[in-house]
Amino acid sequence: KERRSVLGENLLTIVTIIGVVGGTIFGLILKKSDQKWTQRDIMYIQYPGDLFLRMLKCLIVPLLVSSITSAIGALDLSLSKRIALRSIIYYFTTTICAVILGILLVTVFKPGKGYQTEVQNDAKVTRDVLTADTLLDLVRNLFPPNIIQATMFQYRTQLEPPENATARVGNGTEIKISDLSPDVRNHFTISKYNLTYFNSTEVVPLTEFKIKGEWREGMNVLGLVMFSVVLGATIGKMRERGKPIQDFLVSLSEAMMIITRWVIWLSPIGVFFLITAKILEMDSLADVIGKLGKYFITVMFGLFVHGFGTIAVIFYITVRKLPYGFVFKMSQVLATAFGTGSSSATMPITINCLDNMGIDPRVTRFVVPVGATINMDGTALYEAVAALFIAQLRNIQLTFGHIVAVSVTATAASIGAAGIPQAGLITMVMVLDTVGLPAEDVTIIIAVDWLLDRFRTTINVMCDALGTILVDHLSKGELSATNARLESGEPHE
Ligand code: DAS
Repeated sequence: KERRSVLGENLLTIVTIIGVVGGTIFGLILKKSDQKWTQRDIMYIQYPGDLFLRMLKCLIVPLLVSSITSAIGALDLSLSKRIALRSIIYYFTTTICAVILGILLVTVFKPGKGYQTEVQNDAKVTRDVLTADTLLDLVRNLFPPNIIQATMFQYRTQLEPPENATARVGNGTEIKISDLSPDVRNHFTISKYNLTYFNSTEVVPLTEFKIKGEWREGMNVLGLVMFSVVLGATIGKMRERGKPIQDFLVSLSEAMMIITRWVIWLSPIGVFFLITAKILEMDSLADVIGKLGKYFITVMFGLFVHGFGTIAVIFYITVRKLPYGFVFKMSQVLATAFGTGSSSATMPITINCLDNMGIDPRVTRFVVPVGATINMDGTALYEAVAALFIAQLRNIQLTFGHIVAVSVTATAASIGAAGIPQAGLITMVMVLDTVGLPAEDVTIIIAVDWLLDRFRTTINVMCDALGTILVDHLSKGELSATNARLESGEPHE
């Protein structure tokens, strides 16, 4: 039975990889055809992928809260503190390395140099909130006003079309955004400078964005993590009196993982359609590759070096204990991260994959959910590269102080970025501010952001998994001592 399930999982991994490749090829074939694809067509094509994404998303809250809480509650408080400390040290070390790597690459490659004139950026951004609010958002989100609300809303600064923006729909009529009902408005996608309305056959060059800070739909995962850590520590201290909650959460976490193992079988189909739709939605990269080409390559090269560098270091530290075929075993997770562009949505699959690798569940159920929320190495590297790239485009000479400021804010921005598609683009505003760049400039890199988002999300997720393996390796002795104590019926320390 055991062998059959391993065979099944490997087969599924291969089929998912085929899903990614197939989706890309199918998308490119559809794009080549002379058919004009409207947003509505793309929505229908994306529909199966959306269902898959929604199934994963609905698992996030029960899985995250029960996993973190029961993982901490299951361990002696001192051991869970040491595991948390090892995790936090890993998160910060790898994030800072990613930022420094990004700064080195953009300084060496100079992707922004050589553009003869000042960058003409006709975008105008009206700012309802100071960028400092973005930093304050970070802290505000740690303490949700109530835990139920945290599953639905988070305070977020958001780029969005201003009220007076208009869009020209199919028959040429102009509509004002403000005249539209909220749910229809949600169908606007801001890509590049354009605002494409669902069934519009034309897009209106929208060069005005608004940065608004408000409670917006979107799970406040940071707040849920904070609540779960505090609850887990409390249950641990309650000892016997906390046992009923602990047992309930352990079985809830187990139930969520069983559902994950069902949903995971849909990932080839889900990923196939998500990527097909994204390829169709993408403007031909050709028209942006010029100005953004070197920037794109700089970020991609940085992600690649950071990703494989982290694998090499963990491989060495764990004395070559990385499970055999780590990247292959991880490819199911990496394919989902690439397909969904969301670390949070991929989290159930990351946990399942590490379970299959024999990593201690108590470590996995702490390090992965927390890491998926605050450890985003790919995003941190991308934020540093993008900010310095734009400074180069504008021929702004940066001082060493600027570079240090970018390192700090790129790290904070990656912690503050939610594990949802293109979250890093929004927190980028904070980094631009530190080098005195206007928020408008975030629109310069929007054109390729959705594609870079998928790659940086893939690196974010892979580094979370590597961190789990490292912390598991470093905590092996204490974990087996805890097991021995539990087996002998000794109470918690
Ligand atoms: N898409 C985000 C994630 O889920 C990363 C980002 O937007 O930078 O990790």
